[in-house]
Amino acid sequence: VRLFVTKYPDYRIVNLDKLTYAGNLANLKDIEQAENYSFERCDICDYEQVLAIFRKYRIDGVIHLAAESHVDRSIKDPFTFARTNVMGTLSLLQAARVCWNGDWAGKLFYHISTDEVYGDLPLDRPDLFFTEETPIHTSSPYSASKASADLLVQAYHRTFGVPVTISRCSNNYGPYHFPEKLIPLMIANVLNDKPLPVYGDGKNVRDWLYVEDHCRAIDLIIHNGRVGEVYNVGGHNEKTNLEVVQLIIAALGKGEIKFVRDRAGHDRRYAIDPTKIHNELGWLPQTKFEDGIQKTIQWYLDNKSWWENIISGEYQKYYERMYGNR
Ligand code: TDX
Repeated sequence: VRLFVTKYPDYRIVNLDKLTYAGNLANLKDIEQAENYSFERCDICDYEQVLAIFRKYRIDGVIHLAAESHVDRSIKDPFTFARTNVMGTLSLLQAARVCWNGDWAGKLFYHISTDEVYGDLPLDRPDLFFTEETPIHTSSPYSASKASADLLVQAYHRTFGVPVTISRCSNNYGPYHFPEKLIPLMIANVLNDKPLPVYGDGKNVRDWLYVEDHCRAIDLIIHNGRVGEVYNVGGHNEKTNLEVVQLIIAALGKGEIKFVRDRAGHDRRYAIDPTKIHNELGWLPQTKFEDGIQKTIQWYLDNKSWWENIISGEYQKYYERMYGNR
């Protein structure tokens, strides 16, 4: 939202968000007064309200990032994930289809999917990568719900002709990352002198991408991507969880790792082959992990009150449920 509001003053950007536990309007304080920005509080599952918003603003493009996104939560509460990620996506697709009503010129429904739809790769085959042709093969209720959404988007293209694009990105990190995910959780725990809970043996591999590099990919795909196509987004930046946590410990000069029970169904390795977006759209990540992680740590040091407010509230109860007897 920040990138599009500031880079494209001629676009009217409508931010639609339910403001669940992870939503926070303070994240957009710097642009909330912008003339080309509006906020609508809305549950994407509420089809009538979504339709009304489409009509009110005569929406001609959708970047669909609304989702329940945390794998651990999906293991505890799969229904919420199916509802928001599957039914919510369907509701947005149907509103686009009904409002655009066959007049597809200048319209686009862009769905932000995830590399998790491909399942995982074995640790002993570093030669293997996810391409756009890798079969969908999911592990968690989260990834199953995102894969269902992905398939519904493709179905609306094939069956009804809705112009769509899809991108599947690897793990993001950077400022404003909700402190339930690995990197912000570890930074916050170090700063609060709490142990650093590494799941299982810590050898699981993730392919980390700085959030602004993902935003630049979204910008390129929405403007230059081919309709009906899927684009993988990732920066060839694989790290084990232990490596990431040790980097954070080294940067902050303290921190104590505690190995805890593994995540159920824990995916071993994600690794994206981004050849297609590079060749077709010229995208390459600009932020090296070593720089991005330093910038991120500095942001959490400079914005302590942002994440302390989150941790002191409802999130704390969640933390007890997740890690209390682990
Ligand atoms: O406390 C922790 N300890 C730990 O070892 C947490 C929160 C995580 N982990 C491990 C699990 C994963 O191997 O770190 C790795 C990263 O975990 P998450 O931050 O929960 O991300 P992941 O499960 O990889 O999924 C993320 O990337 C793909 C996002 O949450 C998804 O929304 C996205 O689709």
